[in-house]
Amino acid sequence: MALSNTTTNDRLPEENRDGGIEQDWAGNDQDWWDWYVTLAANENVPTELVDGPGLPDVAAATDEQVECELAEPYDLDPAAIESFAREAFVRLPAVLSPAVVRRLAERLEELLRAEHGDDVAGRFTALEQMWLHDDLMRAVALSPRIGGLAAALLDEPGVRLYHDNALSKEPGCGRTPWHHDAEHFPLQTVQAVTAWMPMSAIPGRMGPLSFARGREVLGEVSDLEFDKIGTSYDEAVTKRFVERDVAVESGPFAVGDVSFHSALCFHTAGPNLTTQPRRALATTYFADGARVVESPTLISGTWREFLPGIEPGGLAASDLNPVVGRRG
Ligand SMILES: O=C(O)CCC(=O)C(=O)O
Ligand SMILES: [Fe+2]
Repeated sequence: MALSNTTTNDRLPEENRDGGIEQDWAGNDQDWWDWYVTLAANENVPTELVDGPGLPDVAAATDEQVECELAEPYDLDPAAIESFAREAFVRLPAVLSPAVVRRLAERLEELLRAEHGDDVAGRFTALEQMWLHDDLMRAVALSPRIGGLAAALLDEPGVRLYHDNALSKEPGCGRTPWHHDAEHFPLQTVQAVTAWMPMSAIPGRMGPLSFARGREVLGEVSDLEFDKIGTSYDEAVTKRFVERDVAVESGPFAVGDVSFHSALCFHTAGPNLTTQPRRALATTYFADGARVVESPTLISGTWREFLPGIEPGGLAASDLNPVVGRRG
């Protein structure tokens, strides 16, 4: 079996086929992901699927327990703040209890099934803005615990919500292309961070999020040209990182681990070579006071959904961007 996103790209909406990246994305958010994963190279990837780890083997928390846990501050080690500042990402243990992960995973399964049905093999299925219509997902997106961590790691007095996200890499879906999120977020700041919250343990064969170490890595690849129809950019980044000895952290996630990666962090994820969907909730926060860039691009996707009524250049503070986290 070939991995699903190894075919040449025909996923770019008709309206976006001409010109460079300086244009609005013409499709919806799922179209964006279906396109985006075709930009990843998948040569020499094994294709045999093995069993996944399953959901945490505990009783699910009640909804009240989920809300309580997500409202409690996390005891952040100052060394983790330093590590984030230096490396542009950090992985924190026990941010979520196994029982809470289990409850969220069960709810996410229902939401994904309602949206995408069962016929999803090999795809990267996404959901966003779940917090607008689901109480549990609202508890995650507006979580003082997660938002507080975002503010503390960015060292910002307050952070606003950009959007929530569910990222389900279905069995047999290939790699996520190398990128950094500053090019995804149409914001005039690099003070933005994404909390990536796995909904199970994520062993190596399941495609854990993987990070190039260091804030300065961006400079090593800034001359490489983005490729909107093929895998040449992803391949060039991989090659450059090897040539320049850039260290990549691609270890597994334990249940309850949550990573935070800065908009400056270069990251990728391996293919999902298990029979279980690789699922994570990912919520992005940015520094209060940031403005929208003058010219959002194709890579900014459906940004108008996340900043309704805000025009290029405007203050990024719509009704859908509440201040969620404050530095303790
Ligand atoms: O889940 C993935 O494979 C990619 C996620 C990602 O790039 C992000 O959350 O910034
Ligand atoms: Fe990303």
